[in-house]
Amino acid sequence: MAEQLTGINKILIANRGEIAVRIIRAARDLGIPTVAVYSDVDRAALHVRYADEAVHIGGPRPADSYLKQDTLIEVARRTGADAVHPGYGFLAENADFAGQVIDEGLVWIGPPPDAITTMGDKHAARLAVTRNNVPLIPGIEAGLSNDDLAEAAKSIGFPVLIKAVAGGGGKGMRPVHRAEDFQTALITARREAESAFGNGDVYLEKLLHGARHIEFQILADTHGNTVHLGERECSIQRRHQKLVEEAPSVFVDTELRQRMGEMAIAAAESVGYVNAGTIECLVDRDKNYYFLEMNTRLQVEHPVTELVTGVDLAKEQIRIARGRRMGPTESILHPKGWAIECRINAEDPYANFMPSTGQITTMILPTGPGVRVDSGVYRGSEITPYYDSMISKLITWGETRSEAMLRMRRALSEYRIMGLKHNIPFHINLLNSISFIAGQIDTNFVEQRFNMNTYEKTPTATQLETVAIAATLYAHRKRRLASQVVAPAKRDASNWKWMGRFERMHR
Ligand code: MV4
Repeated sequence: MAEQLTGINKILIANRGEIAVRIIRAARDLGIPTVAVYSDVDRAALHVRYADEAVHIGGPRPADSYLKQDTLIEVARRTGADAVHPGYGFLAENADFAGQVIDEGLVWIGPPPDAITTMGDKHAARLAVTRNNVPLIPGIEAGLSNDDLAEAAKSIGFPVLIKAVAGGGGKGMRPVHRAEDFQTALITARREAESAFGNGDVYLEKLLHGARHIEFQILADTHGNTVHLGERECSIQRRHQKLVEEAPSVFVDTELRQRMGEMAIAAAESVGYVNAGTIECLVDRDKNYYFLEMNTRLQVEHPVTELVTGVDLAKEQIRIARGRRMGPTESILHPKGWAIECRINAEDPYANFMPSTGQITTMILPTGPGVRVDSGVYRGSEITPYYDSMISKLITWGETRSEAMLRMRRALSEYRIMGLKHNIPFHINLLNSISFIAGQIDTNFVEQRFNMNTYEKTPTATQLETVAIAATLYAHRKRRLASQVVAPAKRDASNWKWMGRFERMHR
């Protein structure tokens, strides 16, 4: 029986850069034309060149272009676009904009405005998901007086974390280790939240140490079907900016994946979620997991999930918005192989990751087996201070984590970007880091245990063998890690030989 589908004949992409390009590609694969929008500095951007039509919408500052809600809707009207995809950032998690798009009779390729609102209020999100028995970090709900919060902090037990109700993504958090520091920290936290979000409400959680940041991708259609597509390990971050993501996580076995996946589905269902979304969790050393927040958008790191599941998430978003019913999915998800993403940013890793701007004078992209590059720039493009510093995303896939890592090292060594500072040296050093190779990471890793200088010197062959053996033994004890360890090496040949030997050992 034919399904009643919403027509989508042309999509307005309310975004720029690599994610705009990514959505254009998905639309083209579905045979749907696209309209790009651009600011003064994006006239020659890749998303403008790739789209079927492009409309200039204003000045370089986001408030003068990519955030102009009325202008964007007007452009949709004028060009005959009947759907809007927001990408990530800008208006992607703006419930008012989503509502306005829908009220205009356009298709919003994203979640229902109510779900955006609930998940955007971290307190409301906790209340919603806990009704579906989603585990929360022990904490206390918002709306309490300063004195009540101080009492609550004592009953939770120090250290606690003060979080802004309107925060998220690490903004507006303040750890407190001792009762005597609590009132001062609370006043500061409220003031910061008030000035950053116009909302001084805060709540408390027990502060977790040394946890991993693991998130689950979900897809929900308009017919009440919600599925999960497994996890992404996102612990490699610096100041709440993710630098490397991988799927699956070395820490998650089939049983944990199934339990956490079901939890993620329950969290999404608690707000009547539709379209693509991500459930962020903290997972402690004992594999206790807790809901942190839900991102109600397609995320930067979605490609690693695409590579291990074979699902085109951007395409699924459009199909879901059209009303397509998701087909039956297997109850147990088995990710195929391993994918790693390195965010290539115009930032100097030798100067505290200071942003670097300027023209890209040379750009040679890596290719070859298992390599994907999602980029919105090309040789001659300017990296300006107006937008984030991401130049591209380099994603590799392999049958095993080892193979994905070796391909990443190959790709990083092929990649040439000139004209500005970039963080490829950081990624090369990270892929030589024993802790990273062994999967021994948590959210403090880059800031507290990783040092650009420590890994600069290429280790000797003997050192590498020693480390490889140690990592192997460690991994062997942990069993699940066994096929995921690889020794860094100077030459790929010896690396492959080493890996082959390693993998034969574990067959
Ligand atoms: C936490 C936490 C420790 N304990 N909550 C940061 C982003 C936001 N989604 C929540 N975050 C955290 N919440 C408790 N109770 C540590 C973090 C955190 C973090 C989380 C995910 C990824 C990176 C992070 C880096 C520092 C702190």
